[in-house]
Amino acid sequence: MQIRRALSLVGVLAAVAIMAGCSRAGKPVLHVFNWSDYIKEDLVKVFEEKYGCRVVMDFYDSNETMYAKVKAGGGGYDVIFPSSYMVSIMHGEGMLMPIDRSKVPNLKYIDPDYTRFTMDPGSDHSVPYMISNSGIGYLKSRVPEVKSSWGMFDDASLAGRMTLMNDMRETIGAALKFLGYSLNTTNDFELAEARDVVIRWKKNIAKFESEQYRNGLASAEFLLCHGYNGDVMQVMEENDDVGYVIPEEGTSLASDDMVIPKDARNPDLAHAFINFLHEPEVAAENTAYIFYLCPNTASYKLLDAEVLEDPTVVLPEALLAKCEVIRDLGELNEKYTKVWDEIKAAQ
Ligand code: N2P
Repeated sequence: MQIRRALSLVGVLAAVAIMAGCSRAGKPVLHVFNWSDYIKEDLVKVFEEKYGCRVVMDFYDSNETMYAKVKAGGGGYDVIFPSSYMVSIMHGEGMLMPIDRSKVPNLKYIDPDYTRFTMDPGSDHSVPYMISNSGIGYLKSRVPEVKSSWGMFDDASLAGRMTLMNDMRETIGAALKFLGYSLNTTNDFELAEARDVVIRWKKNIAKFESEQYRNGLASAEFLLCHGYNGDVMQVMEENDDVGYVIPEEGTSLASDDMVIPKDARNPDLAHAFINFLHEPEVAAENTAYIFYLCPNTASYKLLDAEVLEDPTVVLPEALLAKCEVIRDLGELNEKYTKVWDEIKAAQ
C-alpha cells in the first residue's frame, strides 16, 4: 500500500509551524504511551520523517497500570491510548486537554457506527484509535475440543497451561459474562459470584498475564489464553496452529482512544500524530498489520476484503448484541478494585 504520498498543504503548514516552534531546541520529541504491539512501527518512522521529529514510545499492558503511572506524575507524555472508560475517568479528573478539532481534519473520517463504543462521541477530549475485543487464543492441535465459552477456564486438563488477563475489568468481566450478567454490574451478589468464579479459574491458570501470553502461545508454553483479538491474530500470522474464539456468552469490546494529557509538552505535534494516524492510507496499513479495526471510513476501501470480513475483527451482529463496552462506573469502580484484591489474595 502506498502511504508515502505527497504532503497535503495542510500537512506542510502544520509541519512548518511545529518545526519552527522547536528549531532552537533541535528535533522536537513526541512522548507516546501506548499499549504494546498496538501500532505498526514503520508508520511511526514515516511520521518522524514527515515532521522532522523523534517519537519516543513507552508501553503498558492495562488501563490501570497506565493510569497509575500518569496519575503519579510519571512519563511526561504527549499522547496516550486509554480505553474509553479510562478516558472518562481521566477526563473527570481534569487530566486531559481538549482536542483542537481544527488540528485534526481527519476527524471527518471517524466511522459513526463505532462512536457508540466511546464515551466521548463528539471527540471533545479524545479521538477513537482502534476497536478491540477480548476472547480466547488457543493451540488447535493441543485443544482440539475447544468451546467458544469462558467455561474453558474450568477445564482441569489444561491446568497450569492457561492464562487470564492481569486486568480487573477484563477478567472479572469475563466471569460476569460467563454467569450471564453485565460486565458493568454494580450488584454486590453478582460481583461476589464472579469473584468466586475467577478464584476457581485461578486454580487452573499459570498466571494472570496480559502481554507475554502472545509469546507463550507461540512457544506452546501456554495452550489457551485470555487475550485481545489483534494480539492473537498477530501470533496466528506466524503460526497456523493458533486459533481465536469469542465466547458465545459475549465479551468486552473497547474503543481505545487517543488523548493528550493536560501537561503535554508538545500538543501541536500530539495533534499532528493523532491526525496522521487517521490518514486513510495510514489507518488501513496500521489495521492490516495489527489486526485491530481503525474506525476510519475512508480506510475501509483500502483494506483487503478478508480483513473486513473477518468475524473477529468486525463482529457479526448476533454476537455483537451479547457484547458490552466497559463503562466508567464513577465511585462504584471501587467495587471492582475490591473484588480484584480479593481474587489476588485468594489461595
Ligand atoms: C494491544 C491490546 C490493545 C487492546 N496489545 C486493548 N483494548
